[in-house]
Amino acid sequence: MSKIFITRPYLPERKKLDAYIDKIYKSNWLTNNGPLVQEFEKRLSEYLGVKYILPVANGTLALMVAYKVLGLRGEVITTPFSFVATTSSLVWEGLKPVFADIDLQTFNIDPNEIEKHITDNTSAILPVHVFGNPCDTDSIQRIADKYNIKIVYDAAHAFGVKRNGKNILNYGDISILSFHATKLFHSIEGGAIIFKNKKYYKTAKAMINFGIEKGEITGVGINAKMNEFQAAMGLCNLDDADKILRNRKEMFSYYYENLNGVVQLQKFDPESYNYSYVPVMFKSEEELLKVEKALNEVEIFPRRYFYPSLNSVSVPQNEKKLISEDISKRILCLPTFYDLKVTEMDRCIDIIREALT
Ligand code: T4K
Repeated sequence: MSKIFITRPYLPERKKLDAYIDKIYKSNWLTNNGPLVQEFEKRLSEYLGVKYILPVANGTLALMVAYKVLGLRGEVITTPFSFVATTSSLVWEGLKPVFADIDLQTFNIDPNEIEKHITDNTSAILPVHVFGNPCDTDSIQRIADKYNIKIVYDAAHAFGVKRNGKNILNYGDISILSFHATKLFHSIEGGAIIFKNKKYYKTAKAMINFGIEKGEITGVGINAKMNEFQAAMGLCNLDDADKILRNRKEMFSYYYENLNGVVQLQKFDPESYNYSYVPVMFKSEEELLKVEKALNEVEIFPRRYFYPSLNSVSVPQNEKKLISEDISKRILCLPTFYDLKVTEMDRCIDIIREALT
């Protein structure tokens, strides 16, 4: 039997991609805000229902540019339960990550914990809609307004998530998406920055192009541009996004029906979730390791997203044990991707059930 990984990138119809590649060969335009990137930006804006969106080279650069556009300084309050890029992008930009603990059920940053960590040096909050589960955006906005600080949402996992009919990317000052190959929606590598207002969008547009706007150097910038090949893949996948989202939900439901009561799942609102991951929580790390070993023995490779809790990496910050440290030891993400077969899910489910008896 073939190996089953946590994910397998979706590949669009070859003919469709070839047609875009033909266009690139014809125009000989490869990067620097080319026609396909412009088309991708327009189509993303329509599909996601967001006004100001800028495609970029990847999600990590999207975060770094977001901090610069908002002029962040000092401390930024963030979650310890995320991919390392959430924290490392802050450190890279000379900002100090301050970890506020997460909620035991949603796995998202707990707004009550955020407020405890605000100081005179806090310039922003960086929450993550972890596994595509939206944060408590109303409470977070109230805190930001009270202390006059900014919000950047790391929405790397939250493609296609809506709340009350409004895309989740419309909350906060800036949100970012990742379009990495392992994501539900991808452009090989890639990402996007979504802005509350036009001013930020315009500043960022120059910033991702070395700070150059209409041939003039307007400030310090970086190279964070998306290229035409990435946009071609993104445009093809955008045509299939509804189909991919529907399929993810079906697979999640299948796991849910068959594992409910055996493992704990993330608490979510079915109307505001993209089912991009299948994170399951065990009673203990020992249980998790036992299940992981049993799956690996038959060449199934789930992933421990996100382990270890980021507050424990390099400079441990919090003296009190965090919920995040406990949860990160007990969560395993199960394989989920477009071509995954029911028989393959059944194999995972049977092995998990067996390992736990
Ligand atoms: N913020 C958050 C909350 C994030 O989760 C991320 C990224 C970011 C920010 C930063 O966004 P980017 O700068 O990446 O756009 C992946 C991704 O590299 C990363 O994008 C993602 N989050 C993170 C959660 O996961 P790994 O460590 O899972 O990748 P890898 O290479 O081990 O792949 C996993 C499995 O997928 C492989 O075992 C096999 C399969 N695979 C992978 C690739 C790349 C394929 O079949 N084909 C492929 O091309 O990191």
